Amino acid sequence: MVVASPPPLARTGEKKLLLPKLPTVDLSGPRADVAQQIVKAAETVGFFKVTHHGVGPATVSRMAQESLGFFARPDHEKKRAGPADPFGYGCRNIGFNGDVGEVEYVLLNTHPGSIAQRSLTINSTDPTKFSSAAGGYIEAVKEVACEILDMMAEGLGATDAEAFSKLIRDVDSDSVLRLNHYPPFLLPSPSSAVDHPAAELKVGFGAHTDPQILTVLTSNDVAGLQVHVDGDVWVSVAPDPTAFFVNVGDVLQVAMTNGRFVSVKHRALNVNAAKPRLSMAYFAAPPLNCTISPLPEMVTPSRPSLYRAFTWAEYKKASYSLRLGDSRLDLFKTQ
Ligand code: GA4
Repeated sequence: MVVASPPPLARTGEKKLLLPKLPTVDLSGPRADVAQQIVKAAETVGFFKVTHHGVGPATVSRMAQESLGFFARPDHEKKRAGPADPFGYGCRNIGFNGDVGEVEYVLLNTHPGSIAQRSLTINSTDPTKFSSAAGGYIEAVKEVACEILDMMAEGLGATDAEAFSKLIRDVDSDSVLRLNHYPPFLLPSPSSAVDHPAAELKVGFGAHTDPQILTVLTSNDVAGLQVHVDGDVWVSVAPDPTAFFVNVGDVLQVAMTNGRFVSVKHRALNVNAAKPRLSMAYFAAPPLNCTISPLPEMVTPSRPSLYRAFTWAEYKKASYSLRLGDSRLDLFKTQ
């Protein structure tokens, strides 16, 4: 689960740390047990791997092939699908406030009409091939996100277990799909790959939390994703193209648990690998006009609401007005 060289020790200055094992949840287990495991993972790390998620490998590989096909095109063709405004093709620039990373990407609004429109520039020779791969993939990962959200709510004993999945299934949901392509960070010689300090330095996508409700991500078999865990440690996630990686977003931290779940900080590094890393991340979001406030069960006299109510539109605007690594939730704290 945890990638380290040599495992399981990581070097941080002079100290040697035992890296924590990131949680894995087998979704085919008994529902009540799975719900408890998900709640535990969401409140300890805010990140977990899911296996036996029910999404067929063909759905994932079709999307991956279409994505790789696009990224393999010449720059002038890719640029026709950009610039990212925030939707469309972007290269190195992330957001609008000067963040950069060693990554090229496509950000897609998940509405079928928007996907169809974007497909015209992403795969101009066969746009329906792209739109059908993306449509199938989005429907599949949306189901995974909704299933997990329902189990989180059940595990917490919420009265309306579908309160969150309803927002994701809403026709006006603001969910987005991101396709990321990270070039490898090639070291000068194979021998320099061993414990090369610079191998830690190329940042594909800098440290941040996801503003949305929940993120469901998969990647090819190239490493690079790291999550920030308690004790100020970055833990590398072993790639597993058959699994999904799920993380709690800012809105879920606020709205489902009034701060109990952790919107996990994570980043992507460019690693010394034989090929680029491809990741595909679905960010499950509510409709823009949805008001975000904690489930009533999560607010008690001894634990009053930590954040003031806000709309997703307001939160999104705040996110885009700040830098990637800035703490946006602080703006909405009650004290
Ligand atoms: C992080 C999560 C998603 O990738 C994303 C990103 C968005 C962007 O790249 O356009 C943001 C970033 C993300 C958080 C803060 C703002 C917005 C770049 C940025 C500096 C699509 C999202 O929704 O928020």
